[in-house]
Amino acid sequence: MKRVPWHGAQTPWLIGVLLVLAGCSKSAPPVAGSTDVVTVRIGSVAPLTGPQAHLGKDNENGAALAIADANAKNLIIGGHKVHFELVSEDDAADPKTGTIVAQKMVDAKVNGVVGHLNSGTTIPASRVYAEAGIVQISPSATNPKYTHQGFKTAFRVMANDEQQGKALGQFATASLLTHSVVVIDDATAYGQGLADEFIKAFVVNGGKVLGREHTDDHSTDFSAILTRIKARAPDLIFYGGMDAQSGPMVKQLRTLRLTTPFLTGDGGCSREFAQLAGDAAQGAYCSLPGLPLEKMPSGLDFKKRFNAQYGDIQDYAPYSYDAVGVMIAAMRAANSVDPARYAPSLATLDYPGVTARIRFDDQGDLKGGLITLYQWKFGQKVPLP
Ligand code: ABU
Repeated sequence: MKRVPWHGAQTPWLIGVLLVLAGCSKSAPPVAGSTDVVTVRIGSVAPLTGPQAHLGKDNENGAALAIADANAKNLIIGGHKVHFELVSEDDAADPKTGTIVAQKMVDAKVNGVVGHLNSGTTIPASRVYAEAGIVQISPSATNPKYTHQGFKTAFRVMANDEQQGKALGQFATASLLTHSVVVIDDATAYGQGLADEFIKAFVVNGGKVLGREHTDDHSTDFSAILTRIKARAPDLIFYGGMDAQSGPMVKQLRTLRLTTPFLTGDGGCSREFAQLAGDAAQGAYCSLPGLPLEKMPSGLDFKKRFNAQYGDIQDYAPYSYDAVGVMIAAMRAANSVDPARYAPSLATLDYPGVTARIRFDDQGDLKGGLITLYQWKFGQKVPLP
């Protein structure tokens, strides 16, 4: 039994032509009834180096588990046995590297891509995939722009930052009863975008923004920013950015003896945040798209199996698992691994995911996406009612 990669259409006459042209070589599509196993390659792109490598590895592991589960089912698609292979690449959370890696995925003729992790890489990469007709499902990029560009190839399996920013703004005013805020962002598509959405909702609900500060996604010393904030004495500090910054930021905040409540979004809400912040994490607030893991349709089963193989979940592994799962479900529904054929199936699918029931709207966004607010208590993030 031999394995062959396959990315093309399955029209019988075309397969015949290709076989003749290829001289029946190993790279030709297999004919129905043959013992060949077709290799279907699914790309996973995330930062695997740098300050967000732990999150990237979490995404990669979620995708790897989904692929192992699919392979255990010995699926037949388009009349052929299929073997799924993960093609993992590192974009280092860098937009330019993101497009280079996207082109690498296109050149490798992958059958679909799960990724990228960051909005800042996902958005520019989405054009590369769209032009090549390759389906892309991001498990974690939440900037709305990703799915608002009109690309039929772009999908997302979690709520976006219009929803998240609104929930955070409402929470800050209605639940925390704060009237003033200083907002910090990391100047990325995600951090800046979420901060903008938060401010819209905070102001609409009667809140006042006392100042806006910017950092970047590699900084770890925020003492100058926090000293300026101390002088403004806001009711709340909101941060739009990732855990590699939110952890040290909260630690330095408490070192400055500032007791101001701290609120951030999903990027700053991981286990890594609690590790980096230490005791200073106590009482901080954050949000995550989706339900708490224990309330997800198959969250606890996923957690058990993931923990056994890879250790603790950071944040997005279940979404990465679902992104692969829904992609393969669309291939099965279309009876084809060709993105041009299975993309329309993906757009209309109703898939029972680990994280949620997955159905996409006209733009490729998750229908009915939810946001949950948490507070850190003794090293655990506790969902708020
Ligand atoms: N959703 C937060 C982390 C990924 C991103 O959107 O950049």
